[in-house]
Amino acid sequence: MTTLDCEKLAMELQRAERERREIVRLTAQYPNMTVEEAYAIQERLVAMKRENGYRIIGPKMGLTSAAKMAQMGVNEPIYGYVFDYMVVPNGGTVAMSELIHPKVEAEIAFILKEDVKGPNIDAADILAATEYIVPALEIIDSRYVNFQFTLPDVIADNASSSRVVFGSRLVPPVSLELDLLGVSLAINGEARAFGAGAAVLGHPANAIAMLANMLSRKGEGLKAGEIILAGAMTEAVRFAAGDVVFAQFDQLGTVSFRAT
Ligand code: 0L1
Ligand code: MG
Repeated sequence: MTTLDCEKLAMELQRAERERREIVRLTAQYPNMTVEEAYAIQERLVAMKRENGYRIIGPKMGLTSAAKMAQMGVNEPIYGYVFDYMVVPNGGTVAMSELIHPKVEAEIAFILKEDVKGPNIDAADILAATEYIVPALEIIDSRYVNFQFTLPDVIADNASSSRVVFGSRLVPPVSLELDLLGVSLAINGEARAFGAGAAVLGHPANAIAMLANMLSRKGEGLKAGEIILAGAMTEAVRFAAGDVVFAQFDQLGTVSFRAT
C-alpha cells in the first residue's frame, strides 16, 4: 500500500460517512492490509476531519469485550477518535437520515485531570489521573456493507465511530467500583441488554491504560480534558427511527436519545 492508496482509501471512507452510503470493505481490494497500514489510513481520515474544522473530543477504545475480540480473532482492542460533530445532547435526537445502519452500546467515559503518556501505564495510574467518570451511549455505524469487516477494515474506519450521547452526571472515580457498576439498556421501555464495567477488559480503567500504551507507540498520549470512551459494557443493539433508547447506569444516572 502506498501513501497514495492511503489517501484514496481515507477519502472513500470519508465520502461514505458523509453520503451515508455503505462501501465494500477495503480488504476485498487489499487482502494483505496490515494493522499498521490500517492505522495509517485512520490517521489520514482523522487528519481530514480536522482539516474540515472538526475537533477531537477524545480517543476511544473499541472491541474491548472478550466476545467481540473472539469474534474478530484478536487479543488486542482497537482505538479510534470521537469528534465534536458526533456529540448528541442527552435526551436529544439522532437522525437516522444521517446514518447508515447504526447500533447503540452502553459505555462509560473518563475525563482526565492530567495528561497521561505511556508506555507502562496501568489502571491505578489512570484512576489517579481521572477527574470524572461520565455515562454514555455510543452509536457505532460501520461504513461497510452489512456491518461486515476484518480487523484492518474497522481500524481504518475509525472504529465505526459515529455519534455519542454523554450523561449529565459527572462522578469522581474514587466513589465508584467501576468493574461492578451495572447498566441496563432499553428500547421503547423494553430491556434489550445488560452489562457491567467488568465486561470492559475486567475493569474500564484497564482499557484506558491500554489505550495510553497503544498511543505511546506513535509518540502520543491522553490529554487532560479529553472525554475518553472505555469500550462497550453491553452488546451493540440495532435501533430504528421512532425508537427511544434509554440507559440506566448504577450511580451515574441515565442517558437517552430518540431516533428520528
Ligand atoms: O466502539 C466499538 O467497540 C466499535 C468497534 C468496532 C467494532 C464494531 O463496529 O462492532
Ligand atoms: Mg464503543
